[in-house]
Amino acid sequence: MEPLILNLPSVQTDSMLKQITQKVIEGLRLLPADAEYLYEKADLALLGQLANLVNHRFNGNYVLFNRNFHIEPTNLCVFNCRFCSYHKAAGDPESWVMTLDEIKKIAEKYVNSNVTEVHIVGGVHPKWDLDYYGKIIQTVKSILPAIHVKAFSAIELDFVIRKSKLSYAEGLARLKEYGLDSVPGGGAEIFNPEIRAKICPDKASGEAWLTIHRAAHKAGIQSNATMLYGHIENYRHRVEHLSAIRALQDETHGFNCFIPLKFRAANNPMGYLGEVNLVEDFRNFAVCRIFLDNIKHLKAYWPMLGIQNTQLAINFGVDDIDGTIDDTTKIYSMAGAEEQKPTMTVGRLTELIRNANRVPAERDSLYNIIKVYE
Ligand code: V47
Repeated sequence: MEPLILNLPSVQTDSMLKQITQKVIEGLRLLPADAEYLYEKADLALLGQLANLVNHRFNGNYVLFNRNFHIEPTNLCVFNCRFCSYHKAAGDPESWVMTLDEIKKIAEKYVNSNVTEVHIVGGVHPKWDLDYYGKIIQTVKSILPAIHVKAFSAIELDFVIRKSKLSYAEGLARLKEYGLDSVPGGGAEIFNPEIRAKICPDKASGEAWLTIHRAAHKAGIQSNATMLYGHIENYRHRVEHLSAIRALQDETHGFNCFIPLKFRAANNPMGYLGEVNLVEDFRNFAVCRIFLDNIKHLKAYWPMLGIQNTQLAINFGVDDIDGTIDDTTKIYSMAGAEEQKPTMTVGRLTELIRNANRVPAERDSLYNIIKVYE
């Protein structure tokens, strides 16, 4: 008997959709043109079913979360990304620069807690150098020796490593000695140079982002990948971006998860564009899940998407909803996200997952399951 997905009306009436559906059922790799076709033509019901199929092969019924907090050492930044609501000029009442002592005090709040990860990311401070980034990591680990430090986007890394006149490999090795454990996915935006020239003209290129992540993977440092969508890019740009990430993963196997980040429009120069709707968010999660056949996890970042929307995204290929956060990040609240003080208890995270009819599982930062909440 034919799988039920093949009986969906859209599949019955569109031979290209039928072929793509058949490929996904058989576990065959999609071409970029297939992904573009899914973006253009597939309805939400089909995308949801295909994304669920792919996700279930990778992750069964588990939906993962972790216990984490962020440190955002500064929002001063040498770059001027037009989508950013976070960057402020020195002297602006909304700007901040943390001292190492302030960073130490934040870490001290988590002594004797069950937190397993700190995510450290911020603006690119004009004066900081590689050793200062190292000292930030060292300060946190002096208080929380067992914590996993996921720190510094490829943009921060590119800037400080080039400033130190080291190669990426040497710079990353130095940070690893200071205690860097993995690299978050920020700064990828959309790799296409023309789009990048319009939305973040002065920062590191897509090529540089990929080169840093390649160097990290080769140095044994795993990382995440992101895509900023829902602004001036089109589906072809998204598929080019996903293809570059899929190709690098074929080469290194160093990406733990992929995180689509929805452009949020408040308080930034691109705000006039508005935001895409929820259907587009779910369609995008699904196509990413279906196309990225070599990245095991797909994350919906709840401070960006909102809590209820994150719960719904579980039906579109998402198996990871990030963590407890503890009201320690401002990137999305400053860009207009619903959660102005993002924090979730483990009880709330597990309830959200159970109510989506999935099995909650706490993970560590490298995606080992620590505890299943049956
Ligand atoms: O690179 C900035 C995005 C990213 C806006 O690796 C915006 O686990 C939407 O990468 N609207 C930084 N997006 C955050 C990031 C991230 C977040 C959560 C988890 C992980 C991980 C990584 O945030 C930036 C940019 O793409 N961003 N401003 C905005 N107005």
